[in-house]
Amino acid sequence: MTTTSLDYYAMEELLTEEERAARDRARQFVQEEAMREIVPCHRAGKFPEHLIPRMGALGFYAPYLKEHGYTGLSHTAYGLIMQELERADSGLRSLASVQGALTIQAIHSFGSPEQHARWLPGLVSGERVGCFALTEHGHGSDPGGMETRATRDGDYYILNGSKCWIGNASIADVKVVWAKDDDGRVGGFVVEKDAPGFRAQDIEGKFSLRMSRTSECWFENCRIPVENRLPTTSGLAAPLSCLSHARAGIAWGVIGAAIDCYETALAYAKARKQFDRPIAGFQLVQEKLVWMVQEITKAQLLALRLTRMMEAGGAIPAQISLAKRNNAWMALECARKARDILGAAGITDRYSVIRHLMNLETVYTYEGTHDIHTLIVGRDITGLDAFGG
Ligand code: TGC
Ligand code: FAD
Repeated sequence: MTTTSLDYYAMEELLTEEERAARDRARQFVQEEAMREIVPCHRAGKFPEHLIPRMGALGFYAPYLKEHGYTGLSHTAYGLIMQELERADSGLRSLASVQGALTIQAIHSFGSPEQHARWLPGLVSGERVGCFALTEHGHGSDPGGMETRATRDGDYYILNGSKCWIGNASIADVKVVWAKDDDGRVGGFVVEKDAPGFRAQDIEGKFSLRMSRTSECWFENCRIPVENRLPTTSGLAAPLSCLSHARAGIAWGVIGAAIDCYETALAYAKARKQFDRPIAGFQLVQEKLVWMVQEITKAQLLALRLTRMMEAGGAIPAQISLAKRNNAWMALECARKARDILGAAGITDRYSVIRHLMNLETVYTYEGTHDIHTLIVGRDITGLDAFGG
């Protein structure tokens, strides 16, 4: 297995053997099993669902855990897996983020031993699909304003409200739904498949993350047993702590998409001739390619330092925000420059670039928009809250 071909500052030397092996396992899966599915599934707007248990069997969802069949790989190894999945398509990485960093993480962190035994084996193996429902129609960047309510009624909670833009909600067997309880505190409630009063509908017409299934859902007197409440969730910090894991994975993942755009643009620029010479020989084209190498290299170093701090137990949420903010922006800019270098050829899915470009528009927005991460870091460095309200 070769190392990542864009490794301008010899990052390979900073990885352990276990981390390289995890990355190579993910790359092999992408090359041998996933890649052939991507363009047809992207065109059809559907996810290759047979890959969900396969990714579970390969241990891709939450490999940094030390239980539930995982051996406690480093956060860096997890990031490298996300990088390889997103090199293929952000939708593949997104599936892993939702299943692992969000759903498994929420149940692992806040669930009882009985809840672990009930839900985690199926989610870890990928035989059961999970989702994480935080965003609402009226509350995206400010989840604290959520209107979904979980009202206690004897041995049950009754959920009323709606969620929007939820990955896999229409097919999920295990839905972690965030709602306010009778005391107005945010709690996590597990809604299982076929729960009465639950309804979901997939969002049509997406031009971005077309491979992902993204749904709206409604809770109309949806009755769930009290033992489906995740007992130690009380307040917004619980879902936000899961987002920290997913955002770190994204900071790594988008590097894969950026590298794929760069490599595609470099190969194209060397082969494509205009004015009797390869366009790679023009200064303006070289400037774009060098910009990509420079920004990808900086993003790699930022992501590595972030996950090394997480491994030492020392990354604060604002540091995770800075990495998500920078790296998603960097990847989107790389995709735009690569699309430009490919000229007209860059607008078809014969090349991966336009697909990455469209996908990265979502990545720039979800898990906290670019500007929300600006305000999170701004609040950290100034001590002043600029969110409004
Ligand atoms: P704020 O007062 O800042 O925080 C409320 C409580 O939470 C704590 N906290 C965190 N804890 C752990 N990890 C973090 N990252 C945390 N951030 C904040 C905080 O200390 C506080 O604790 P406590 O004990 O004092 O109550 O809350 P706020 O209402 O001012 O909101 C702040 C804001 C804007 C930063 C936050 O709400 C935010 O991050 N908004 C963006 C929303 C977002 O990212 N949604 C993502 C939805 S999931 C998704 O997009 C999945 S995409 C699929 C895929 O990944 O592929
Ligand atoms: P808004 O919050 O309405 O923001 C719109 C614009 O206003 C943005 O530019 C934003 O930066 C800006 N803005 C908002 N507040 C401020 C402020 N205070 N100061 C300055 N500017 C501000 N959510 C889930 O819970 N689970 C999922 O699985 C999930 N999957 C998703 C999959 C896809 C494909 C997409 C597109 C989204 C997904 N989301 C999911 C939702 C995602 O997290 C939200 O879209 C995101 O948090 C932004 O919310 P919003 O779209 O409502 O935008």
